[in-house]
Amino acid sequence: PSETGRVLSIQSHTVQGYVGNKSAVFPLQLLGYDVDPINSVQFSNHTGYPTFKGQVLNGEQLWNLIEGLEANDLLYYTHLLTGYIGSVSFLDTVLQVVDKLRTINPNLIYVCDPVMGDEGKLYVPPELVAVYREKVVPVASMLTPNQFEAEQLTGSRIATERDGLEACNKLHASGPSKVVITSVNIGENLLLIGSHQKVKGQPPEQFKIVIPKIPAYFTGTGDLMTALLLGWSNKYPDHLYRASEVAVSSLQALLHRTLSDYEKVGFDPQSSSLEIRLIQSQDDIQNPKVNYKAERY
Ligand code: ATP
Ligand code: PLP
Ligand code: PXL
Repeated sequence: PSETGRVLSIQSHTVQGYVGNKSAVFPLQLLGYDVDPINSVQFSNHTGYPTFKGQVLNGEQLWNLIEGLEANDLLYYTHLLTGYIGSVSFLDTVLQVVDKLRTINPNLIYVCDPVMGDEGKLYVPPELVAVYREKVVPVASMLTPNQFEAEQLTGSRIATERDGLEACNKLHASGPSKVVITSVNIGENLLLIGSHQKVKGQPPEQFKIVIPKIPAYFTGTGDLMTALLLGWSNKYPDHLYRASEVAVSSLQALLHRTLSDYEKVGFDPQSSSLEIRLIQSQDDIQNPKVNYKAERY
């Protein structure tokens, strides 16, 4: 497979460390994509540190950049990718961007990571949830929520595999043909649950990938995961399970490298969040060994 594309990626920029565009742009480039980043914020570091400084782009400033591109006929994209978005006004402008890009390329694929929170806690303003549910999910082509985000979007608890599959069905019904719940916490394992509804109204093809939990906390992994899923699902458009196997395998190789690099210097991996070793893992991104297999339902 050699399919590539042009990706507009609207995400955070951090000066130091790898979240948002810093964790999505490099891997997509390695996979052969042209990536045009719009930095929705520019912060010194991610917000998990004791402090951070920086600037936030507002909706008008985002639209201003889009107008600049449009004035030069530079708005042809195959993919739009969005991650963490901090305000309703910015998210509303992203919706305008989706419409605008689709007037230029009606086949634009919108890959949306509906970043809202984790482990039972919201880290965006609560008004964002309804905007994602009512306006964003309906226009997304592929959605990559975590367990908590899928619960927020469907209004149903996800406690079992079956609940996860049911959540995918509900999400398909409101828009996206591809849904990947990137992690459902089940005992010792994380479960990735994927679902591809190839024909509207028909039952989706569904699968899971079992991922043993690594006893550490990483930041930027969700952003990297969504970028890898975009990259690989474009190369395997009819085989979401395959795209997911490759994405999970790359990411797990990177996480194990990150953990061992920290351990080498005597750092306790449970004492704080680890910065991913993205650059050092480029071979795992370009030439992944598929060590994690999907099981079909
Ligand atoms: P977002 O809020 O961006 O949707 P997310 O919560 O889905 O992010 P993570 O929970 O970080 O993001 O998970 C993304 C992927 O990272 C998971 O599919 C899993 O493969 C991997 N991952 C993250 N943390 C761990 C861990 N401790 N052990 C094993 N895998 C992990
Ligand atoms: N494995 C999984 C988990 C799948 O979801 C699929 C198809 O969707 C396949 C394998 C492919 O099956 P086949 O052997 O029919 O190509
Ligand atoms: O990975 C999500 C993310 C995005 N953007 C910023 C962040 C984080 C996680 O900490 O701080 C600015």
